[in-house]
Amino acid sequence: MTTTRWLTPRRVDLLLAISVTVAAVTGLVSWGVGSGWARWVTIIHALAGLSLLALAPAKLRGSVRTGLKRRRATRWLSMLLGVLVTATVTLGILHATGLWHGVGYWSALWTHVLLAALLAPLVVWHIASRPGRPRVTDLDRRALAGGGLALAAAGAAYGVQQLAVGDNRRFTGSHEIASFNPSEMPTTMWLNDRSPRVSASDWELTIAGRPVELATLRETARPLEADLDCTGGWWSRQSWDAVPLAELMPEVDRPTLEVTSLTGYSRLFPARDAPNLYLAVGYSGEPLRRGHGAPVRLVAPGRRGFWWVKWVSRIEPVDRPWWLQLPFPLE
Ligand code: HEM
Ligand SMILES: Nc1nc2c(c(=O)[nH]1)N[C@H]1C(S)=C(S)[C@@H](COP(=O)(O)O)O[C@H]1N2
Ligand SMILES: [Mo]
Repeated sequence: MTTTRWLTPRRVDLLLAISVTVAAVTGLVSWGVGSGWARWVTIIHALAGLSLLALAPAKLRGSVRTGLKRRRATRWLSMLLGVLVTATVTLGILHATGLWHGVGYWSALWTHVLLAALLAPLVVWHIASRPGRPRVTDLDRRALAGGGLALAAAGAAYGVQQLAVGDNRRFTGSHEIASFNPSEMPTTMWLNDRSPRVSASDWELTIAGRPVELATLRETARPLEADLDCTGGWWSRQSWDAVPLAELMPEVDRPTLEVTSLTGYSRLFPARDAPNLYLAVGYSGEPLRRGHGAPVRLVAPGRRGFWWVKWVSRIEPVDRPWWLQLPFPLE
């Protein structure tokens, strides 16, 4: 087999570089954002990732073959990159199709993201260390035609996949689990947090510096349907027994609300979001389980799961801007 004459290795490399960059950026955005426009980012992500597969045969026939013949000392790193990309794409597809959800903490999607983080610096090295690195001027009509073909193949594969998978997925790509069935709903942690052991009778919750009784929350809570969408790749709709935060605190005169767990886990929210934040003490009329944040957790409709702080012990208006925090927590 010879390389298709018009889709030269340089053009293939350029298309691969574009696809992998688009995949990295859209992946992060689709993962971090819980609002509706993320749907388009997620679809672009799938197309960029699947385009890599479509381009793989041309890459293998072209620069991979000649490159391996050259026996550079760093060829092992390049092969590792190839393995990582293959594993990342495979895990993405396994997650998207629901064929494999992973094992415990290591969900297919979480592992997908971790491998993608490992491959990102390798991609940068791989491209920067080549003398014939791709240039924007390589993006001529033939390259665009090749890219178009790859995208069409990715689109066809994505279409078939969507038909096969059905519609239990949210616009983020997450699969539905145990809606309105709290006892079957998974419990998850962000990285390494632990459920605290404090009985509800000893629980202290302060909001804007004032203590709030759990009994008050339990008496005023009413049903609120909202979707918890974990970045592990599942979502669940529950009827939360919740109190609007706005009822529990005076008008916020600071730009930011800090919601802190007894464990130390915390998130900053823009104060304008206060009308869309709730404190839940139960679901479907039963009290929360410990793993789900008992006795009280945040419900943040429209935000990904890592914002739904469990075991809330303090809510404080603060001056620090909400965006002055890591986009994803480190605990
Ligand atoms: C740069 C390397 C990456 C590649 C090559 C890649 C590739 C893929 C592929 C092929 C899929 C399956 C799409 C489908 O069949 O529908 C997928 C799904 C997914 N990836 Fe990535 N990905 C990368 C990085 C990331 C990163 C960094 C994140 C998040 C931080 C991420 C998050 C996701 C999510 C949420 C899905 C599920 C989307 C869906 O189900 O349609 N990916 N990825
Ligand atoms: N204190 C604390 N709250 C937390 C987390 C955590 O690790 N610690 N994980 C978050 C993540 S990533 C998700 S998806 C939800 C999971 O809620 P669940 O365990 O009730 O399903 O809680 C969020 N709240
Ligand atoms: Mo999560």
